[in-house]
Amino acid sequence: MAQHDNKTVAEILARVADLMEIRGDNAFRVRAFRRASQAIENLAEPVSSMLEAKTLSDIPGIGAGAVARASQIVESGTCDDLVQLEKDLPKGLFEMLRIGGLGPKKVKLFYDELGIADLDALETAARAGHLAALPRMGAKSQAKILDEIEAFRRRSGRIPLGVALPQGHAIVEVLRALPGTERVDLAGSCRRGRETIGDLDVLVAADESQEAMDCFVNLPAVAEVMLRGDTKCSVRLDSGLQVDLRVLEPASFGAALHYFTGSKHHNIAVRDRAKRKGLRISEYGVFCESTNERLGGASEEEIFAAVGLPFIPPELRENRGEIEAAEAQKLPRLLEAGDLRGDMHLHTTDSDGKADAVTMVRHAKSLGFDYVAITDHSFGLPVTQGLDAAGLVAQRERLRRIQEEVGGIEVLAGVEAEILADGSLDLPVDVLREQDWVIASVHSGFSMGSEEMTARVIAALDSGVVDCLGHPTGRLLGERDAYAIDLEAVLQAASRAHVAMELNAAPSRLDLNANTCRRAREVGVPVVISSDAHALEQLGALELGVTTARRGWLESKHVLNSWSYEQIQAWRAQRLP
Ligand code: DGT
Ligand code: CA
Ligand code: CA
Ligand code: ZN
Repeated sequence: MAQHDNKTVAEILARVADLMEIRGDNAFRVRAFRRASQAIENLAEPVSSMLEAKTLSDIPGIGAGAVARASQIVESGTCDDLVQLEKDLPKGLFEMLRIGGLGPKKVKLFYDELGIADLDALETAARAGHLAALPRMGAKSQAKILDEIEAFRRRSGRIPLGVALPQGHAIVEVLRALPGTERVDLAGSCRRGRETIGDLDVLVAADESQEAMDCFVNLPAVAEVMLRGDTKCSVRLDSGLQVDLRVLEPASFGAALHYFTGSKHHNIAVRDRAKRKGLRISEYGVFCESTNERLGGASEEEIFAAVGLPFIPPELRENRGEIEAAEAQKLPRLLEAGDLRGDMHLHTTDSDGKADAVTMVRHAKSLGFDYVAITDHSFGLPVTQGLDAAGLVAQRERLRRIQEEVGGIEVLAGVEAEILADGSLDLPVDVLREQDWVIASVHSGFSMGSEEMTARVIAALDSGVVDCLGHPTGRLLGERDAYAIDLEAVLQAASRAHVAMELNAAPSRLDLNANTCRRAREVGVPVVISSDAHALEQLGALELGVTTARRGWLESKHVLNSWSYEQIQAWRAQRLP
């Protein structure tokens, strides 16, 4: 950890030097910061112990000024010079410095000559050929900059919740096992269950911060310590994910958990509310504005109680009506994982699944499900070697036998049928009508325009045999955007045609998203949370779907697979005479 400490201080001093150079500061001053950075990077001893022993200024290249900065950085993770530079220079320049091959000289050149102050402007200028004309530049360096911007964007993009969450849980688990930690929790967008995560935020309650911080920066998954102060540090994991850790006194843990869970807009609304009551809320607690008396902060409940509200679940904290609902005692009783009674979308070896039907059904039973729908692909999706009409009928017979054999679980003979380009389905309607559960999905022709796609999907819903629209937007997080479709029109059609909407809980999909779930609730269309399992271990993996549904304000009554088998049959019977 000591080495990380030195590296952090050295990096911040080098950053200060770079930014001073861009600002046009005296070259000697810039050089002094660079020299100090170098000297600290090469230290054999931890900079913090040398500060304590007052031996740091003995090192060549480190003067009194550098000692003062180093001590600030060790204490707070930053220094006055950096804070001032952050005020003086456009924020975008900092990001430009993170582009491979771009040092302060080039950034200054682009900024001074062309007024380029952020990545977007840099990219535009490069594409327009404006960089190549500058001194010491050329077409080759210009092309390289475009490549590097692209690479940077790939690296620094938001990470799907399902990728970030396990990494967060692993860190929390290690920190919880330390003797000195009283509480360890994830905060930030991860705790709110956002579908993608910018960085992870981990909070630790402990009387003393060193133990947790040392453990954290030395985790095997840590690739780089980006910043280390007394109670806060930031690292980048090998996976590319950035993690912020903060250590707090147990007495302010609730206040900090509330503050760092966010969202920012929720925090602002809660703080405004506190102000109107003569209170002040910070990450340290709730205080009386006039007397400064501390009124609480050990738990989040205390924060909410101080402003006269019941506890608001993290998933709702987006300032999208949750404060008003809490005030009126009208918060939803959000769906919980234990409410789900079955999984309604999974594949077997009859199409592109890895396990056979009987294995999947047995596993579903062992998970405690009351029912399970086997929904293999149909033959219209050739890559999956799906079922044709005869194959589907044969599978239905087999599933009836499996249900008897396994017992204690209802097995629905389902299918995931293709919605063809014209909106028809790839299996005859009279065959589909005999199935117990029909999902219809779009797996082809993603590039059609919104009007055509919307009409295509609505035609499928109007077939009368579809129970559920599968992954309604086709998006793949971080990989493929949603196809163009008017979801509002689709929801209205689903309501009319008595069709449910899937919330596909596969980590790469989360489709429907939370906003559309909330809209489905308003329109009265039931949501089905499904795993889309293609392998045994994916069956019943519905947690991310539950989180997304909670962010969409869904209660168990809005989620079809929290209903009993009989309720589902009754719902279908309203459409299928
Ligand atoms: P992310 O990381 O982009 O996925 O989103 P968050 O929400 O995790 O944002 P992050 O990591 O920048 O900050 C964590 C929380 O800290 C954020 O949700 C609310 C709180 N916070 C951060 N900056 C501010 C601020 O300027 N004002 C207020 N009121 N809260 C803030
Ligand atoms: Ca975050
Ligand atoms: Ca953060
Ligand atoms: Zn599927």
